Amino acid sequence: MMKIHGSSQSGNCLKVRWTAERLGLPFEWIEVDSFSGATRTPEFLALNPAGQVPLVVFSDGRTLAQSNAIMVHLAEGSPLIPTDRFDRAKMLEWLFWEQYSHEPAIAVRIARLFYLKTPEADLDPALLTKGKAALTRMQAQLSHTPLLVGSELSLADVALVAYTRVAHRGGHNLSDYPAVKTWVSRVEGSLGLAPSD
Ligand SMILES: N[C@@H](CCC(=O)N[C@@H](CS)C(=O)NCC(=O)O)C(=O)O
Repeated sequence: MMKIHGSSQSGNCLKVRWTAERLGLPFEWIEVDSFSGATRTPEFLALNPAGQVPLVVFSDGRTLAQSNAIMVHLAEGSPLIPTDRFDRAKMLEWLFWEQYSHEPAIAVRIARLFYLKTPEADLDPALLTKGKAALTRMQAQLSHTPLLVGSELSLADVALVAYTRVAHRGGHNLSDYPAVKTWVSRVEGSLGLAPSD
């Protein structure tokens, strides 16, 4: 059976888990505390030299890292990936954007403020500015469309909802982005997720 090494505190890991659950794929979840150095042990580095979760080990022993690459692999041929060639590329556009312009700002503030209890004054102010820009971009899209790509839930929605739904933990107020807030509820409903605290 596929093993997903992940942290339940990490959106990058949860999005892989939600994809597997949505598709009904059997898996074993192996909890890894990514804040304690558990991803930097020789044993873990032998599985993923990048020293990060999520990391999937398939039953034949092959390994795959990078949340969005794992999601694309798991969802190949499923309704989570649009069949239309342009829509598929649009989904990938959101996935690449998520990793470069959304996660590095929003997830990093969540990790520092909520989990590591770093004082706001010790954080780079650019993180907040960049996070607001990311949410503003999503608000612009979701003011016009119910989902990020096309009319069906896609990996773009699953990937982006992971940290957006808990952006308040990083000091963002989703009430400032009403279309994003509505979309979060819609995607949580589709994935069967209880609203986050
Ligand atoms: N781009 C990677 C990011 C993975 C990542 O940042 N993982 C964090 C947890 S969210 C981690 O394992 N950190 C532990 C470390 O770097 O030592 C992905 O999407 O999978």
